[in-house]
Amino acid sequence: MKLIGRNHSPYVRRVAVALQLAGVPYDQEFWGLFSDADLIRTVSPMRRVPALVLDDGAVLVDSGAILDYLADVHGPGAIGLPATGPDRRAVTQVVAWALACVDKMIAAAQEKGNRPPELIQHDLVGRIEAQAQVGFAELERRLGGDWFVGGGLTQADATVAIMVSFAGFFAPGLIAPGRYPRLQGLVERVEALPAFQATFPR
Ligand SMILES: N[C@@H](CCC(=O)N[C@@H](CS)C(=O)NCC(=O)O)C(=O)O
Repeated sequence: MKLIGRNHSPYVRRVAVALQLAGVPYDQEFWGLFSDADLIRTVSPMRRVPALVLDDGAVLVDSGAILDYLADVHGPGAIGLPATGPDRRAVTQVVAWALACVDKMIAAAQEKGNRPPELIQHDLVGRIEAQAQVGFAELERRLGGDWFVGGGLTQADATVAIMVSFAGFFAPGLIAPGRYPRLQGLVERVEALPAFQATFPR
């Protein structure tokens, strides 16, 4: 089994973390989106990551679809997903909020990074970043204790920690120090775990 992409991508990293949590052996090609575009296309024709190459040669794309596959084969609990019921709904909703924050960070960066300075639509950037702040604030509100749901790590904690860590290097300043103390505490707890140490972007 081979994972394609660098853990700087929060989507790639959530797959890497899920593989680690489930104890699935895998190799990883740390190909860069731009520097290794041709290599990525040989596996993922739209040049998107993550892609997961299975042992029979099948290629899975999209982190959500890949996690669904892992949950199907290894059981949802193996990747920190409650099997059913209110806990599962709560976890998948937190994951959805966290991934929406990632989408907004990337959208703002694309607007800022791909235009001459005089053509950047600052009002649009402001609106997008405000949407991300709504997402962060909602996640801060939902984190009542050490973990989002139940007494231990779930995909909710994993995805939020990956997202907040990503914000730290991808959109520095977007999360002002001290603004979301519960999320910050979560990141410190989660990033210390082996699956996260093993996948920290380098
Ligand atoms: N919904 C997808 C999003 C994947 C995604 O946006 N990956 C980025 C890297 S962070 C990418 O490949 N971007 C290149 C592109 O879309 O052209 C997932 O969950 O895997």
